[in-house]
Amino acid sequence: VATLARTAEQTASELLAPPAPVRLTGVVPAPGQVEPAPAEDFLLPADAVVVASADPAALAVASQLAELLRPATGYPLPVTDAARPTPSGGIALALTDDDNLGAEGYRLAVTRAGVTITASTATGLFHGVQTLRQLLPPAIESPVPVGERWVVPGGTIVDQPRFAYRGAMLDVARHFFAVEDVLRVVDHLVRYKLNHLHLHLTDDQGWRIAVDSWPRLAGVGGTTEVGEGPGGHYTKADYRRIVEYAAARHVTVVPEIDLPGHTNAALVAYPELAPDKVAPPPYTGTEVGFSYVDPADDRTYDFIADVLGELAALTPGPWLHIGGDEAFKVTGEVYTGFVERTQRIVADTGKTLVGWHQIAPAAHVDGRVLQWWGTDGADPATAEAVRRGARVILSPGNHAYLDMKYSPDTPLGQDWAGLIDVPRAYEWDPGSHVAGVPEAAVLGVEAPLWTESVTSLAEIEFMLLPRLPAIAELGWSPRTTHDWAGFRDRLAGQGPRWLTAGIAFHRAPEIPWP
Ligand code: TNX
Repeated sequence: VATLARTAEQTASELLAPPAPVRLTGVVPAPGQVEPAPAEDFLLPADAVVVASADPAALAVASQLAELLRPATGYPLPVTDAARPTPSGGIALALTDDDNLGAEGYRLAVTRAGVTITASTATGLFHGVQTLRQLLPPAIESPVPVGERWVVPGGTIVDQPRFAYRGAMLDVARHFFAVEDVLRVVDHLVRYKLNHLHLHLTDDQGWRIAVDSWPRLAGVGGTTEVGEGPGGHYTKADYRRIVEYAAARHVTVVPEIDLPGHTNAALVAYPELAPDKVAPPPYTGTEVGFSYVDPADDRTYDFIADVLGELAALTPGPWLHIGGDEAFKVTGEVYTGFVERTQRIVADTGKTLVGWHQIAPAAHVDGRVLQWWGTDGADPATAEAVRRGARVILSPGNHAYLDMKYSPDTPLGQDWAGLIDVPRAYEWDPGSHVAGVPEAAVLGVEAPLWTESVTSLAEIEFMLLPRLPAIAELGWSPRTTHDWAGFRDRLAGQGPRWLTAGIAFHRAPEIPWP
């Protein structure tokens, strides 16, 4: 009798499928609307098909989804544009005319019959795919097949971003990083629906992008970095590879040439750009603010026009970033005159100008964007530039700077803007952070990683994770959908994913990692 009873019990538990291990409410960044329907959990069958609208961009997202799911599941997951439901259920990616979803929004519906993601753009489908990925068990991150029930929690998510610009910056000038490392950073952005990668391509310690008309910039200026390392630079083919890889993942690259300061590497290569026309020694330390290109020489503006012209030609995205920070030796009218002339050069390339918020006092030009990295939200110069029409990307140094230490014993990083643990990264509101910068003037948020002390991909990941998802949530999620307590618990669920994927991260003590 006992044996019989046990058999009956087993049969019952086999019939009653265990619930999905991940909750529909567990997604980072928090979606706009989530309606769980526990009776509608979907079990991905081995013969599932990925069906997409007959549109090349939608089919590309379907292929990316299949490529994400194949390694861990070991399933073939063929991609088709025939809207032909399989007997056992599958995943459908559908483009719709539903304008309510916006340029990046999506709707994800999970029923026992399958998963449907709808969006009005391929970008929306792509974001929906990132959500679906997080709804599968963490083992989905395995690079090799694992035995797992691939269950997706039932219900519906309707989601779109609060801000259009959500980014991270990588400083490839202080330390140079290989193309492959940059591609991995793009992968990390994509998981959290960030859509811009800002590359800080030039600084005192190195010039990292080939410029045909001024070949010594990269050829000479690219051979140093902080410390003893060999530096390096991207050829135009390298750079295009980064841009194309990012574009295929709906990420726009924002290139920065930092001017007029942070230019020692350029002066080493071309002493004619230096105020005294004498080549300075190469610089491999970590001080800032000592170097500048000669603002009084027309040749300097030829250099800028040539460099920005070549960079614009390599850049499909709308932005060119001209730096403008910490030019301590170019002040007052000379500085604003320099910025205004450079702003006109950018306008001539057809691109939209971004600069660090130090450029605020310069005259307004159409579309210009200030990247604010202050630590005190009372900033009259930025507020005044906004009144004149500037928009703002928020990168508050004491919340969003990924090069700040987490705690006093963090082995890497700086502390001039304070220590940034995960709550500090998370607890601020981009919509009301800077006085006189209303939400309507906020283009979005960006988390910069300066790399004076960061030398490898593993170190990049350690500084990014888990703070990057905090900034991503502030950029994506409507204010009312999220708070620290909820974020802390959802973020904890990301840890096993990073572990499975072999991604380094800081086991922040504030997070209840499983
Ligand atoms: C300030 S933030 C800088 C960088 C440094 C960084 C270190 C900004 C626009 N300029 O040159 O790398 O601090 O945290």
